Amino acid sequence: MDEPICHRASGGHVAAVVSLAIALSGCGLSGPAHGPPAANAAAVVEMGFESFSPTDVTIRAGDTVEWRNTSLITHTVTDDPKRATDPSDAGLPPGAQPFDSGDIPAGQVYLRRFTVPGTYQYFCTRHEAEGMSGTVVVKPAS
Ligand SMILES: [Cu+2]
Repeated sequence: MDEPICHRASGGHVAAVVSLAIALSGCGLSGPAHGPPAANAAAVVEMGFESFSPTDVTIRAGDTVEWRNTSLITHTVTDDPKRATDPSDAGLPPGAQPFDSGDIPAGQVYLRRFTVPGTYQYFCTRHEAEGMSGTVVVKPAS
């Protein structure tokens, strides 16, 4: 499957190699991941080369987390044991439904609201083997 295309015009008079370099460097620097976070985001997690940062966030039930793909490659935010090579990479509190963002291309964001308290261990389906995982701890609503 092809990586999503990032459209960015480059100067026509620039040498092809330079122009390609400019296009690539500019590619990941556009899109909502590079703008301000959503007003309702209680926590923000950046997706790097093969990591979530911060790895662990703590919110309250009803809060929304925003994942921001500021890297140049596609990631996912997935918490579903059926999608994991190692099911222990996915953890859900009792009563919570598995979820999967699907592909999040460079520069894009993913928002998810958590209503069931507990600990969510999630991972990236593309980089599970590289240890790309994180945790959302949802405290009861105050
Ligand atoms: Cu990834």
